[in-house]
Amino acid sequence: MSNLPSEPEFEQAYKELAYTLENSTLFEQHPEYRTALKVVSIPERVIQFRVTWEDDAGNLQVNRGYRVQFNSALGPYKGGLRLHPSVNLSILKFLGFEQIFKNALTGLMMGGGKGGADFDPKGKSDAEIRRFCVAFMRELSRHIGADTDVPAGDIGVGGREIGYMFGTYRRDRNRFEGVLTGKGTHWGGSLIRPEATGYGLVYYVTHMLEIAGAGSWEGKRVAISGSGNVAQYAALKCIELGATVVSLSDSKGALVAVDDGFVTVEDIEAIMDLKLKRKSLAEYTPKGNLKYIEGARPWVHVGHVDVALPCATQNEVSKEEAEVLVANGCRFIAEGSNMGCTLEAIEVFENERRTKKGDAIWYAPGKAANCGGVAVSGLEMAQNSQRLSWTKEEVDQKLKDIMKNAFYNGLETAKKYVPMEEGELPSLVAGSNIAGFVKVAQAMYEHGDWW
Ligand code: NDP
Ligand code: 8G0
Repeated sequence: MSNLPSEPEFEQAYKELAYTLENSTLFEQHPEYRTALKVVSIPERVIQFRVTWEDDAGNLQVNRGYRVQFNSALGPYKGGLRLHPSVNLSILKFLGFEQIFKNALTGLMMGGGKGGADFDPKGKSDAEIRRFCVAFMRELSRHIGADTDVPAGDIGVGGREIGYMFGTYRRDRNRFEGVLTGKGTHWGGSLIRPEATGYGLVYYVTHMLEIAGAGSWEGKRVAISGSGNVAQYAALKCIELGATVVSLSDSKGALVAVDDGFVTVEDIEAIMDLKLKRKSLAEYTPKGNLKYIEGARPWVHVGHVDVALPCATQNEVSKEEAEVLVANGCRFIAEGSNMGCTLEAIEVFENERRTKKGDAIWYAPGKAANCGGVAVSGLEMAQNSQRLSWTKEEVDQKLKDIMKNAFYNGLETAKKYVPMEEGELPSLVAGSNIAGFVKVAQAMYEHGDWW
């Protein structure tokens, strides 16, 4: 029995990685990497702190703040800040752990980290959000820096919050530096960073479709969950490429197409506006033929789809939902969210891949499919170091190249290390995990982190 506290989300992320490494030939070829796995699973450092702030009524409010500095073998710690009432150490450790290997897959020089607080931005005034961000950064600013640890936004943290946090760092430390990414474009932010995760996800799936001989996006039916940053830009790019988006959702319910309906660009623009005001999808009157289902996730309500893109939060596709997606003919599942699928859902997809051959399922884990967000954060850091800004076209092209490399790196690594039967498709989850792990483990070895 372990004497450690139970950390269900972290244990799940660890199990997924360890299972794919164990079921490959990696440890036969490199038994010493078992030591690397033991070492890499413990964060280099965890910072926990108190955040006190004043609400509009003049009352003191207090929250728990965190930064998990998980691994710096490939560069400064890098990863988002999540503001959500569910935030705890287990969730931030799972996110920080996945971030290590994801960042390695981008090919850029970034370590892995994650942070946040159990603060709920919903129902707060703009002034309360500002006071919270200032109080949070007052403490976090001691532990970060452009060459040490570079946070960004995640759930509940967008451009406005990054602005308040950047301003606090600038004033308190008397330094204007690239200490955060996702900044405003007129004060050091990169073009395409807001779009990067959603666009990158769609670029990644383009390669899945291509290698499977399934053609282009034209005419594909796509189910998307979430209606925040990742979901919004994934949906817009799908529509731009000729696909039909048949759902969006939030924490309270789902919007699903009915009677040949679909999500339009106007729907998405109106939802962007609504979400900026921290409102719920329930308050939206759809323009197209969409119905709102309270308390639901989209997967079992969308009928046949070709592609499913979970883009809200962890564990948002269950085993039963995975089975319905497969039964309804969905062949491509790619996570925009981190750990969007439960272990049991992944098992459903991976079993289909193993047994069905030819027309089998392709499942892409978040650490590969959503690496476009952190990749463009890496490009923002590069631009800040040079004190230059690249054009939209330059950044978008680099994002496309990075997503292509992430896809083929996972595919080729699977072929190299995972034994396959005749006709079986390579496992993107195993290949991506092994590729990310080997790169980090090797750097750690060369630095003397393990021996
Ligand atoms: P946002 O805060 O912009 O949007 C989050 C969306 O998910 C909202 O629709 C929200 O609903 C919904 N959601 C949040 N928590 C829950 C929950 N517990 N149950 C159901 N729905 C929930 O965040 P992002 O779009 O940035 O992030 C979405 C996912 O993508 C996360 O897993 C994040 O870690 C991941 N990701 C984000 C990247 C980025 O660059 N932003 C990069 C890579 C991954 P509501 O509005 O009701 O709260
Ligand atoms: O840019 C980032 O560092 C960032 C922000 C939010 C989420 C992620 C992620 O990769 O999950 C990265």
